[in-house]
Amino acid sequence: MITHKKLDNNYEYIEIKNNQAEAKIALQGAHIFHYKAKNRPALLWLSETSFFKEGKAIRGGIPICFPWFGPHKTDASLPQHGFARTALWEVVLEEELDENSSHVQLQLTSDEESLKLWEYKFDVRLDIVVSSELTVTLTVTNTDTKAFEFTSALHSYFNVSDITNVSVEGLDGSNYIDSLTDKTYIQKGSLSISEEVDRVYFDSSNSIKLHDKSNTIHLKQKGSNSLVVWNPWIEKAKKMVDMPDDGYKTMLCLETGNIGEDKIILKPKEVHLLEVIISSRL
Ligand code: TA6
Repeated sequence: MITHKKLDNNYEYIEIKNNQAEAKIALQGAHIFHYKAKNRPALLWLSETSFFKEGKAIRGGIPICFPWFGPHKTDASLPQHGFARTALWEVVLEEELDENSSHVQLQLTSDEESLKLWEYKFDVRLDIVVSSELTVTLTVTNTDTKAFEFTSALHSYFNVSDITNVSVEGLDGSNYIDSLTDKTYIQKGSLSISEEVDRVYFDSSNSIKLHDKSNTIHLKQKGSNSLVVWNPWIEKAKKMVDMPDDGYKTMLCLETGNIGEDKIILKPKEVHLLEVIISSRL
């Protein structure tokens, strides 16, 4: 079942329920902010103090970073992580594939407003398939007459029992930039978290596992050679108005994207696809 809902402040979202899972997707930012497979805990972390209002990205779920990741390269006045996550997307397709699987597609195209922020014409679609797995696909098309480059990410926040319980498998041997020091290192073995982590891994495995006691979250990605691992830890969490002070203890971001040197250049009419398939298993 796919239903359109509104909060008291008219904030619009879609609710999906089928035999295998449920999900909620805000029209602003095409932002998945809830996904829960049957008999499994909610997969995506969502801040209890997140805003749900026009112009402010939800803290948690899967924000869509486009057409740039992080701060704008030359103009600090432009929104961090681009404008897609605070733009109003249009629902262009809703279908029940069967009783176990639902598909929605949301679209964002360039317009007068976006052209003031980014001078290129584009068509972006987000396809979301909700079943025992969550499949998220960002398809970018250059609808301009000139080439453009962009960076992007599916900035996924995951629920964890306790950040000190987790380890991330699939990064071994990858180069990474530590965004806190701008230094480059090579990952040795799995990654555990015991401090603020903000790293961009390059050429990591297409299959990443987030081990959390008896539960493992699996990410299978396509179209990306860069993965961000982020936990704000104590001090940064305290400074975030839309995150509880102890929120860092139960979340970890694993963000599959096209970041930094993994930027994408599209000629007119060319298309790029970025996809992640997420599931959790004991
Ligand atoms: O996840 C990587 C990152 O760029 C971090 O540096 C941190 O800024 C995070 O994104 C959250 O950004 P936001 O704009 O959502 O507060």
